[in-house]
Amino acid sequence: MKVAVVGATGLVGSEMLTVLAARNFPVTELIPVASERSKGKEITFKGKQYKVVTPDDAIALKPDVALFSAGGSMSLSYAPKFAEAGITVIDNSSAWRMDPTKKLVVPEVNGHLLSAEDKVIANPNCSTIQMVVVLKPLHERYVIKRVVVSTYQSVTGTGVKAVQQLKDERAGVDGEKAYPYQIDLNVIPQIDVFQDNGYTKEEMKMIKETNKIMDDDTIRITATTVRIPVIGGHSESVNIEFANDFELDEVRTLLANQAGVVVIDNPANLEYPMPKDAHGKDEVFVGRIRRDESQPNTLNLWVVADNLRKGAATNAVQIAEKLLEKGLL
Ligand code: 2RA
Repeated sequence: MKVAVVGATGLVGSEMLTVLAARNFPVTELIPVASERSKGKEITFKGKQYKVVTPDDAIALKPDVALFSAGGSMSLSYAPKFAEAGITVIDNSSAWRMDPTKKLVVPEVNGHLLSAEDKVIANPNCSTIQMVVVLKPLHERYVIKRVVVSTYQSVTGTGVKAVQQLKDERAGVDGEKAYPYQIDLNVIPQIDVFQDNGYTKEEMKMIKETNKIMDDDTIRITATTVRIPVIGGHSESVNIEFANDFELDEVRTLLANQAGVVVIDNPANLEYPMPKDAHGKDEVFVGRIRRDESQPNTLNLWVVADNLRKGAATNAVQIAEKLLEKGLL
């Protein structure tokens, strides 16, 4: 399988290479793609050196599949060109996620929808992915009416500059800023730009993408997304109101049986998911499972995942694996 990774030199792109190797995806030839200024750079993949090429060079090399994580404008201009050349695109940017003609896929939730017609497939936002994997079995069993989610998101979600700002602040070094405020010993209640309704773009992504992936616009969702000085992954406090009542034991069993989910829920032993434990892993970790005693049929959960892995690179590779499984690649 000839695989192109567009944005191979970026944080998510290099994580895609790590995941492709770790999951033994059948790559016979890697085509690392980046902008003109990175052309010719050497990338090591599974012990072999590959030279970075431009997007136009990559199309000419005719990969079977292209994983994109190079920003929205690159995806808007090049995903259609790759698709027209018969190359299946799995795009991690937000460019195509809400396009009604494109599928927005988390394999454990709606991977069954993938078909031969899908030449540009959108990878959802990291904070959405980890939440819908958990919502799926609970919605099927109890029917979700409303979700209230508050997130605690890693600086890796912003990129290398943000990680460096955190490290510099911690070392007392005055460096380049990714945020308008100090991030260490602080939290910033803003991820992406503010919309007219007072929500941020990140919060609206969680709302709109969740309704699309769950294929159910009746689910009412509100979100508050917050940046915190953490590296390992995103954490989310999720409050879910169902149409029906539930038994906590059954909730735990449904979550434990859900593909891609690991339940860590033993508060008596101080066992619950934390970003430092999720870092570098592909699963979504759930704990603090408890009834919301303030109203009927309502559940509280704590959900943690590595936003560069299941939140981006791993989900993209799992979409490619699903395409392979269905004979579509
Ligand atoms: C963030 N989810 O965490 C956004 C984009 N990766 O910044």
